[in-house]
Amino acid sequence: MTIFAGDFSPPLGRFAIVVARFNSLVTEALLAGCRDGLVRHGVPDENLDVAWVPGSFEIPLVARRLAESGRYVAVICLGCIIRGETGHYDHVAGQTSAGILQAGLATGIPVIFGVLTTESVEQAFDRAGLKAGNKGAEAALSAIEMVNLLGKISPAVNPAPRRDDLNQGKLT
Ligand code: INI
Repeated sequence: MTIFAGDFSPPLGRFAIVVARFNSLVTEALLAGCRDGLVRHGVPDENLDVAWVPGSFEIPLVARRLAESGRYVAVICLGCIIRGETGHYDHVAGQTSAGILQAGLATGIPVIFGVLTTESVEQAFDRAGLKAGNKGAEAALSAIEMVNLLGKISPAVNPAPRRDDLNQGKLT
């Protein structure tokens, strides 16, 4: 039996992070957690590019453009949608998650859902570095795991090159 599983070894290649400015006190904390998660798992900070969008609803378009560019091994999406603040919560949350999924399926690049959907501001802060961890850091780990998993399943499509390969002269 063959079992495919992604590990948390640092893949070479660039990561893009798309982050919404709406509820920026929360999303800046998600971004900090995401950067920290990537860097502490061996992804150099200079391999990260960050794109700011106005709100979560704009994330899918930019995520897809970045994923299509061929420059990134993964795209991480960060946003914060709080039900208490909007009557159109369901539209924004539903379309944002559907669009993020679509961006990944259409491009074959892992596009990671790091968007908080919460009932309250307190819940949002809890998930952005307080009581319930940091969803941005979780998204960073999901991205690394997915890059490594896809690299194992279909190396020709998602090569997930490693530092070892570089050292052994397999890559230039
Ligand atoms: N965008 C968010 O990221 N979070 C929210 O909670 C939110 N609310 O409350 O409306 C929100 N709205 C803006 C939306 O994402 C778009 O930027 C806007 O509708 C323009 O297209």
